[in-house]
Amino acid sequence: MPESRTIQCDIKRFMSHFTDVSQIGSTADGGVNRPFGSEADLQLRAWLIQRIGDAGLQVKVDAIGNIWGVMAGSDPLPAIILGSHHDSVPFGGRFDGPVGVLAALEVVQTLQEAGYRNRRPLGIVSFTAEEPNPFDISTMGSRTVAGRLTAQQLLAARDGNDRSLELAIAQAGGDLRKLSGIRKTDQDLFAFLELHIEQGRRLESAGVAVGVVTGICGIYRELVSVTGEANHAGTTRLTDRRDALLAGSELTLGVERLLLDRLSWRSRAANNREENAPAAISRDSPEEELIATVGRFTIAPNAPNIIPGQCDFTVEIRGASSSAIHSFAAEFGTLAKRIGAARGVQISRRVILDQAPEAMDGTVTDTLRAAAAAMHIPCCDLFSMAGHDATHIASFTKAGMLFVPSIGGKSHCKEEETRMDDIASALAILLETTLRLDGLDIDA
Ligand code: HGY
Ligand code: MN
Ligand code: MN
Repeated sequence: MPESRTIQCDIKRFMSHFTDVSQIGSTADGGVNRPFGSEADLQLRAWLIQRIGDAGLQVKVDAIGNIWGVMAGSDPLPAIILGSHHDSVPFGGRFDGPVGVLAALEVVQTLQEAGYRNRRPLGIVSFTAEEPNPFDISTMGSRTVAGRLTAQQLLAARDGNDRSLELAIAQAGGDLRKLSGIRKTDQDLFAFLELHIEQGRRLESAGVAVGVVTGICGIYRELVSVTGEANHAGTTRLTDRRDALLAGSELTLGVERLLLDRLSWRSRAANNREENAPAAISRDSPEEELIATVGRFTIAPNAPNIIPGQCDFTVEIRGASSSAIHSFAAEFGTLAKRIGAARGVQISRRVILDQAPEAMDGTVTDTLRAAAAAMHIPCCDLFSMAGHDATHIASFTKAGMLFVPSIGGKSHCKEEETRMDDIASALAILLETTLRLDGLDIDA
């Protein structure tokens, strides 16, 4: 591994940590099931607290359950923090989240052991509940730190079994009654660095080991609730039915239709080189894509001889601009009204997330690129269509992300995989970037 400095991360130690962590919440098929609040989440928290302490860092669990480990600096300056999250989607993969947390640990521990005299406090964080969870609040830890979630919202949150978030956070070591003072500013954090798997296949296709993230997509989520009428599956005539499942299914296919219509318009615009096509919509700008997904879908009563009376599902929309996301949501709303009227069902919609896209900081991205160049590690820029904790940290201080390739572009599934060589390259860049940022003589 090329390295411009004498201090080097230990990829073998990283791998050993990664093997340990992958076993916590592991599934028989090679994935992990470690959603926020699960037994595995709690076990991994204990593992991290132990390991961070062993590395000689000062450990702190804040009121929302974020786990911090910091080594003091020589100067009274805002800190440099590296990290990510340790929870997983239900039945997800081993790499999404822990790679960034363990890389942070490796970089900071390496500097600590080398006797590096950091000017700024250097530390790591593992954020609480980055992924969607039964409380329907994702990126919970980073959003709270950024002041984007209120105590009132958090205290009101309950899961489908009426369990309070307050209890789940207490089990994770936090305390929702002590949120005052949790909010951080650029006076606390000078810079935040997050290493993450790409979760797509652009880096693999480009044949480069790392990607410097230029920005993170906006994410919008709503809960759609369709209320029809449960009735006998044999005796109710077709014309008398108010089938919530059929309305929900038509809406789900409608989401795909709206996307396909956009796609064909875009291809036509690109093929015809239409001069009037908006500049933002171009085949060469994948970051300008907009995507939508129905990812959770339930019906009730869910019995073979009852017409479904209730159907609830989520619609998630992602894109590089809030206006494109909102215009797609409006198109979906029009469709919902039409289908509701045609099928005689009630459709209600509730927005549960409306997160704007966020650009990464220029100083941090320039430093990441310069560090990669200094070590002759091929890298390229890319925009993230996955959401990350760095989005929220970027709202109040300098944030940057580094991506490593996902083999076959697989993520949020057990097949998630990244080559350790690529992670070793990323560790070297992160370490070099941390040193360069620590040496910068600029204020937050
Ligand atoms: O949903 C996301 O994009 C992220 O992986 N949490
Ligand atoms: Mn994820
Ligand atoms: Mn993640």
